[in-house]
Amino acid sequence: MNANPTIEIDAQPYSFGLNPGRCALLVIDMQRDFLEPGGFGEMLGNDVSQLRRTIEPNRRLLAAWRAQGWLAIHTREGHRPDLSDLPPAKKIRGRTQTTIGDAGPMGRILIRGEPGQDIIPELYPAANEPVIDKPGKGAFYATDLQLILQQHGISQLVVTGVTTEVCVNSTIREANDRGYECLVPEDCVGSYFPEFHEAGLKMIAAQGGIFGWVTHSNHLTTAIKAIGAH
Ligand code: C5J
Repeated sequence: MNANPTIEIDAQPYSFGLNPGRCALLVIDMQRDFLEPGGFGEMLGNDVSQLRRTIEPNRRLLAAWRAQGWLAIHTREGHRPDLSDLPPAKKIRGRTQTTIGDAGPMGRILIRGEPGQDIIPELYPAANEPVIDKPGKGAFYATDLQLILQQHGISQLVVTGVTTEVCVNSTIREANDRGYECLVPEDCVGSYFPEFHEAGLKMIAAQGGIFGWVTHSNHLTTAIKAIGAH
């Protein structure tokens, strides 16, 4: 008998067979500067409520995940204080007056260790959960994420966080090319731009799941709870 039977999750384009011993939850960039009123994202004129609607479903999913003792990993986009890992092309992109490394409403913008770069309190990582500080949009680029996944024997990822079309999509594409199966709960990812959110999800599940699967967190949490707490 298989001690770790696959859990079938209702998803698009077809059901996802979640393997409990080999699946990690990867929460992308749920950072104060992106999500909180008064942060850098809002300062640029973005509607943070588009991202904040993902907090509660993420909180429920993370709680169910932790109750099983499964691996959860968090990422933060950010750079070294001396900006030595910030390509000039990224620094000047957008031609905004205030850019990465400058003083922002919650400390220096996207600099590691600054309050705005940290994860929102509602989803704060537990002491045993790895936090990946990433200089790029994809979570695999210039980080030790793949090494950590390999050490835990992970071959599947449930990917949540922000933003759908930028860091979530970049990470899923990187993961897919590395052989990971990715499942995205649509209510746990968000974008400042609803049309990009919709397109970002469609691109993942299109063509028979070219980058992965899309589900709703209710399907996941219900299935997880059905196997009981450990
Ligand atoms: C993320 C961004 N996290 N949009 N960053 O998506 O710059």
